[in-house]
This record gives sequence, C-alpha cells and structure tokens, in this order.
Amino acid sequence: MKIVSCHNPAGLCQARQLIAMASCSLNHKCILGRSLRAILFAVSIVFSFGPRIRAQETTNPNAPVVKKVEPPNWWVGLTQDVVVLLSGRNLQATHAACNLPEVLVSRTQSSISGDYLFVWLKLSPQLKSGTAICRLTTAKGQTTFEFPIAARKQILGRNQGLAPDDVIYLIMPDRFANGDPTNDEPAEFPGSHDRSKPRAYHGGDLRGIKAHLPYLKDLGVTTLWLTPIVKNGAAADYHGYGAVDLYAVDPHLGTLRDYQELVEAAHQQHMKVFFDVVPNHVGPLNPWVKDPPMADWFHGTAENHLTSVSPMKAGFYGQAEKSEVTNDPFEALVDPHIPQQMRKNLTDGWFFGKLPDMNTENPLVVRYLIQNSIWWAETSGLDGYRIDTFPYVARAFWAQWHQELRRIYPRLSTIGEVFHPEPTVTSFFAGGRKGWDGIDTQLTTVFDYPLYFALRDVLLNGVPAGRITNILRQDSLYPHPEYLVPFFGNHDVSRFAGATGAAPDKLKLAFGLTLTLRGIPELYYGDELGMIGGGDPDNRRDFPGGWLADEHNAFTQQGRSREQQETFQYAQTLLSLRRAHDALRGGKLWHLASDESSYIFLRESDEEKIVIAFQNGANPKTVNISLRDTPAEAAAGISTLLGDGQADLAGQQLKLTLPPQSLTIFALQ
Ligand SMILES: [Ca+2]
Ligand SMILES: [Ca+2]
Repeated sequence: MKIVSCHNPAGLCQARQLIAMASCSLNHKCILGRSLRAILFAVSIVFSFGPRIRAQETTNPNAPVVKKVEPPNWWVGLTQDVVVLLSGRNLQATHAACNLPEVLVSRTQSSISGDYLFVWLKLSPQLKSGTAICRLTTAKGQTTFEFPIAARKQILGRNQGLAPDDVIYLIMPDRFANGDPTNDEPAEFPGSHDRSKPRAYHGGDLRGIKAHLPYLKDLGVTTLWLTPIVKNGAAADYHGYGAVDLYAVDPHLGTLRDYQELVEAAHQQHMKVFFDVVPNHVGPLNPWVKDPPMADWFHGTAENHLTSVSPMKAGFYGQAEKSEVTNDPFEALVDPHIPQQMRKNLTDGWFFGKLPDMNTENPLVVRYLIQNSIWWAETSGLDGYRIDTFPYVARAFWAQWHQELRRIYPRLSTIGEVFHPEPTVTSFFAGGRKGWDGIDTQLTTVFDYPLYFALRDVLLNGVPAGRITNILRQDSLYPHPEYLVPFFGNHDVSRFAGATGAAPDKLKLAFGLTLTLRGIPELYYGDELGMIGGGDPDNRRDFPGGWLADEHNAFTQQGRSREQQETFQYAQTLLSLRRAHDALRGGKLWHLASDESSYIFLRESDEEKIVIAFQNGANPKTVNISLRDTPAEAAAGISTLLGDGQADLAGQQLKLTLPPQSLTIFALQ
C-alpha cells in the first residue's frame, strides 16, 4: 500500500483516466451525469487536490491520514464488492470516490475516534485491472489511498484441497530450519531472538522450509501445515497465535514473497500447503485492542470480557472432575438442551482470558475475516486452511465463511481443531450435514482427537487395544469419516517419544497405526526422528540440522543417529507403502478382530485387500480369524508387506502369529 498525492508534475498523472472518473456522494444516489462528475472531479484533482494535500498533511494536524489499507489489494472477478478498512487518523470522511469508473464507493463509515474508515467499493463487471486511486474528503482536508486490483493468476494447480492420497506434515516455521539469518531479529523486535530460550524466536523461517522440501518429499509427506505465519506482536510469539497484522507475514519468518515462493515451490513438487487461520482471536498487542474500528469489534473489551474457560463442571454430565484439564468442554456447544447462557463463555470469552475474541456476530467483522481468508488464498495459491479453536466461533460464521470461500475456491479444504476425546462432540462440528441448530458448518473435516487420545492411551497407558476399535465404531457420526485426520502428535501436546511409557517400538506402532487407519494422517515435524519433549514449549524444539551451527544435520542420513535413522526409515517405508497401495489410502476399513491387546483390520479397495495386525501385548500372540462373510473370504493367499508377524491362510481360516508390540501389514491375494 502506498499513499499517493498528485503533487509533482507527474501528478498530472491520472488526468487522462480521471476524465472517465465516476464518483458518488456518500449515502446518496449519484445525481450528476457521469461525464460531468468525472470532469469536475478531474479538474479538482489536477488544479486543487494535489499540491494542497501535501500542505495539509504537513501543516494541518486535523487533515485525514491513511496509514494502512486492508485488504491492501484485490483481484478482478472474485467478489462484486470489497469493504476496505482504512486505519489512520481524522478519517471522518464526508465524501469518497475513486478514479476508475468501474470502482464505485457506495458507502463509508468511520469510527468515532476517526482512526478508521470502512469504505464499500463496488466493482463493476467491466473492470479489467488497474489501481484505483481513491480520494477521501473530510471537513478538515483531503487525502488519497491506492487500491490495486489485478487480474487473477493462472489458477491451475493452485488452491487444490485435500485428497485421500495426502499425508500432512505439521511445521512450526520458527523451529524447523533457518534459511535466512538476516531476519532472525528484525529491527522492530529487538531481543526477540535467542535459541537458548524455549519461548523466544529461534530463527527458523519460510526459506528454511522451502530449502528442505526435498527432505519432505523424500520422507513421503504431501501436504505442509505451517502454524500461523501472520505478523505477531510479542517477543515470545514465535508460535504465531498472537496476530497484530492479519495482512502481513511475520518479519521473523520472512516476507510475503517468501511465502508465495514457498507455496509455488511446493506446488512444483506436487505438494500442498495449508494455512493456519485463527478467526477466533488476535494477539493482546493488536492495535485494535486499545483502539477498535468499532465499539463491538470484539466480544467485550480488554477491561471487561468473559473468559473462554467454561464455568460448567464435569459433574454436570455426571463425569468425574479432572484434576488436570485435558480437553476443552465443548459438550455445552453440542448439547441441544443448553441455553445460550451456558455457551457464551466458550463462544464469546477471550481465549484463556487473554486473547481478544473477534465479534463474529458483527457483519463487518465477518466481512473483514472472510476477505482476509480470500486474500491469502488468492495471493499465495494455498491449498486449504487448518482452522484454529474452531468451536470457539459461532457456527453461523463458519457456514458463511465457507460458503463465500467455496464460491471462489470450490476445492478448498478445511480442517478444524476440536480438541476433545469424544466423537459425539467432534463430529458435531464437521460439515456435510446440518446440526440440531439447522447449521452446516461446511467444514471439510476435523482432526481426529478422539483417535489421538485412544492411540496414546493404548500405546502409552496400557488401556485395551479395543479402545481404538471403539473410536472407529463411531465413524457413523461423521458425514465423511474418510477425511478425518488421524495423528499422534502436534504442537499442543507433549512429544510421543518423550511421554511416560514411550519407547522406540511404541513410536513405530504409533506411526504404523496412524498411517494405515482410515483418513488423511498428520505427522508432527521431528517425530520421524523420535524427537522428545514435554508440554509446550518443550514439544517445539528445533529440528536438528536446521541451523548451520547444529552439530548434527538430521535432514541427511549421515547426520542421523542409528536410532533416528531407524525411526525415519520406518516412517518412510510406511509412507511409501501407502503410496503404493490405494487400499491403505482411500480403502474401506473393516474390523476383523479386536480385544484387550490386539486390533486386526482390513483395508479394501477395488484393486486390493490389505490386512493390518496390531499386537500390543508383552508376549507373542496367536489370533485365529474366520474370513467367512467378510470382504476377504475369497482370498487365496497372503503375503507380508511389512513387519515380523506370520500369517497362514487355510481355506477361510486366517491364523496370525504376532510378536509382542508389533504391527504387521499383509496383502491378500
Ligand atoms: Ca531466519
Ligand atoms: Ca470466540
């Protein structure tokens, strides 16, 4: 964005364009003829507007000043109108107009402080492309702002969405690889960079990720989910969830160009990129908190707001009170008998009492957030959104957000974070059908938190293997269980390998189950090396080798320890098996056997049938399964694809001999 005024000889600049200019008085129908208005406006610009603006800006403290334009630019053919939010001062406009005849100002609305002005721009279908120069007039002076509107880029290969073939890899950009040491400590954030402090910026960035795409390709993942890349405000906001500017890349991570280049490079390698979007809240240091564009821009104010912590006790549903919070109490949002009073904390409260909660019932907030997501999709070509704190935003917002994005990007996929162990709760937020409230969120899918809790409980806490089966049984609650995202680690939970009860073999089992059960799996960076760490931020250690000074470079085989290589190779082999066998990707899942220590299941596609045998017991185990009346009943033979289990097929009787704590993958012929 650039503020312009025609104060130099070249300022006769747009004179030719201006002859064709249209303008409207605010909140009035245009009365003057178009050409007459255009000529009058052109004359006013050329003869009075230019030189005087500069004088006003420097000598008149009451003159309007525009410091920021959001969105900073737009594209032809995306939407019929754009509501631009200007930030600055003295913006109580009495008139606004742009020089392009295809861009009409239909309305404006300033904040009481005059620090903000909303400008409704109507884009005519005749608009090809160009930069609108829009003039604001107030009682005290004038100024202009630029609004470039470009033709859309080639859209092939952009905004692709998820497919059953995909495997997601979660990266915290600050903690993965440092591709540009010059941005480690941007001038505006002194003291923010210190690798020895777990809550400081460590220097990882977007170029570092781009440089390691070959590693990720070689590992076998297809889709990158990066934690938020927008500009954050605090020295400790390396994680990205404290936005101060929703239209800027955080300078620690690089530039907008770096992000565009990363997405382009990923697309060239047939990989996809997911953007972590947080419409629920912004950071405490966001300038809106002290000076909001509207009185009800947030739910409440810094001084007076609810907190997102629900006052409801677990005993409300007859459950035991937990000493430790392990999930968020979303039951109240799902329960049709709960009055608004008991939901309000969750949807309107400030997250943890700290993060300013966007008022997504305010139509201008909705417009702002939707335009922001369209802008990132169009500006970068990103393939989907991972949506943070999904249940904390009203469902009506999600329906509208999705509808407007899908109108432009029909394949765009979205994955919602619903941190809860019960499918009855998580499934309520998945799109594809209306809930009891009559709303379809249109969310593509959710992370499979219930399966996450079950996997950890089974593998680390010794609960029966059948708990996994018990979660899968409830797939009937989801419109599209095949799009669920199973995982065993992310940036919000302790590292699997560092958890109590973990061992390298258990980690392999976690990979084995996550990559063979139904859905589109997500892996957390570094788990392929068995990285350890407790809760946040210990679970966000630097990827070894991402920094030049690192002793070992685990991006290369030579730099990995024997144990790291073994885990890496196991994950890589599973990913390669997944690529080679469509039954492991999109195949239907059938339970064959399930008990205290084992779960044996079949994945079936048109082409093939694959049996996965998971055995969690401490001793070898033999399992006899009748294949009669299963999709595998016609199998004539069985062979091992991976693992140390033995299989004997005699007629329709399958006998499996399974080593302790093992996962074996068999192909049926
Ligand atoms: Ca850096
Ligand atoms: Ca909220």
